[in-house]
Amino acid sequence: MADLKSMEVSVDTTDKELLADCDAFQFTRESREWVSKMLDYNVPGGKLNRGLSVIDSLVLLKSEDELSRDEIEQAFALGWCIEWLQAYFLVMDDIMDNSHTRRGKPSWFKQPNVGLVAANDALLLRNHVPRILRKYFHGQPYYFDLRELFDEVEYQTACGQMLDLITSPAGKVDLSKYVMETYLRIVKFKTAFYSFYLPVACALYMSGESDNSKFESAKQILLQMGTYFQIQDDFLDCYGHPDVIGKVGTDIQDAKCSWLIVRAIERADASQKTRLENNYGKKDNACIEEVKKVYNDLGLAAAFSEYQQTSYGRILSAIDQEKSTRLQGVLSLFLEKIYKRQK
Ligand code: DMA
Ligand code: MG
Ligand code: MG
Ligand code: MG
Repeated sequence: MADLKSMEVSVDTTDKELLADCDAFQFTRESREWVSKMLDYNVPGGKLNRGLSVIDSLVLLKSEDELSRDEIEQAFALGWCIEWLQAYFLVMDDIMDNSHTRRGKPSWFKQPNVGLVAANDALLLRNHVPRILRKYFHGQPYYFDLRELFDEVEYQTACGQMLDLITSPAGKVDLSKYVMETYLRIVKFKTAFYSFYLPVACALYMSGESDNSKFESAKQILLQMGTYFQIQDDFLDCYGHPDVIGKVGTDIQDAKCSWLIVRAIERADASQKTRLENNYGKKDNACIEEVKKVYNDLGLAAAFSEYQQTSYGRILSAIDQEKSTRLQGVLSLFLEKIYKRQK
């Protein structure tokens, strides 16, 4: 597997290249320092699952000795593009979800002197992506495909976020909205495309793949994996330890259409439903605790373990059906990275 060290070298170089680009913007000392600090704070520090999956997948698709130094450098740059995109989504997501912690630190918008400047910083992060792509890939036969891929995936994610947000309007909890069909649509769009399909599609383009059916069959399995990943995220929001997951959960007070509330409503009797109705979507700690009590009474932790096992088995057999053994390797590696994750 790719090692993190070289990814770290590359974030620094990418950082410096962007800040040295004085043709596009006349950086002053102050503005350069702001951007540099903002990048250091928001881009590194995650698990790098998405970014590292580009190089890890490419090595499996093409085998390491066929890769030139330049291709390896490009794969790292592409990995960082995904981490940049992720940083942009997270900065915005924390503002919208009013989440105060991320990766074991205060969320960027909660930093003193940042506040809603964070919204524009998110735009900067987003705008860095095509700049990095242009620098590393301009002239490649798949350059246009890559640009379109990033555009498409960003649009899908923004639509998913919209659906997530309008399904949980502040102050108006309507339990009838929290059904599995809606839930699955939200997570496919807000998480699965950018976190799972994007890194593998990037590697496929870099490997010279042009057969659309390869992209489609990989997508079908990667979207299942993305759904599984977001269900883990929803579980950890309530049951994970903040020191381990690096964030304090907000789904209950935010009235999110999370996997836990959907499963709770499916299982609850009339009195448990009333308890959920009276307490879901409220900031008050006692209300949050009451919702957690209903979750515990309904045995949701065990339901999650069962889901995790079944879903893992289902994804494994889908991978088994995949015709290309190289693609099978890519998909299995990604699945193993997230199976039973604690953070
Ligand atoms: C994550 O949803 C989706 C995006 C696009 C960031 P979330 O709000 O559950 O994520 P987190 O739990 O990390 O805030
Ligand atoms: Mg969030
Ligand atoms: Mg969110
Ligand atoms: Mg979450």
